[in-house]
Amino acid sequence: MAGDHQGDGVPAPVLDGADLKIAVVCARWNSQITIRLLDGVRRGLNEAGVAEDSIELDWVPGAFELPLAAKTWALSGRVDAVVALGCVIRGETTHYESVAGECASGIQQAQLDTGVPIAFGALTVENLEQALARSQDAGGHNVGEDGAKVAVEMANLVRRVRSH
Ligand code: INI
Repeated sequence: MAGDHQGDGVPAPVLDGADLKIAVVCARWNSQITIRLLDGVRRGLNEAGVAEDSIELDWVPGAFELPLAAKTWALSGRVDAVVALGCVIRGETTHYESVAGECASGIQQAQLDTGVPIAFGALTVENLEQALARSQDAGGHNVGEDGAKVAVEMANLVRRVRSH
């Protein structure tokens, strides 16, 4: 099968970001975690060959604001994909469901409305320990790094399909 690089029928993602422009929107709430996610994004984009000056970064107050910021970048026509970073910790808020749910569904809505990929790099976790485990340094699991790869893969998919 075309694109089967792993021998198991599942094609490897196209992670070439050399001529992609990516916006990152990052929540200040729980910034001790979101800066770690941001490090992960930078690693992931760097590995994919995205140039440093092709990365735009905007901070927003909290995860609830991520969908609007991401949609604004998506509509700008200036980027191929967006990565949205945040951290909502259940133990620290009484309105966890609202903030986490609105963030996730708003981001999905924004990418469907605009046709621009928006990677969901917001942690929705029970406690700080889980947040730290999902935002590790190089070599460990980092949801920001995952989001960077998702953004590059989906930007390439959208570009390929539209160009044929
Ligand atoms: N925003 C977060 O990003 N994480 C949280 O854990 C959180 N808590 O705990 O409430 C949070 N709240 C703020 C929210 O995202 C908005 O910024 C605020 O409601 C103003 O619109």
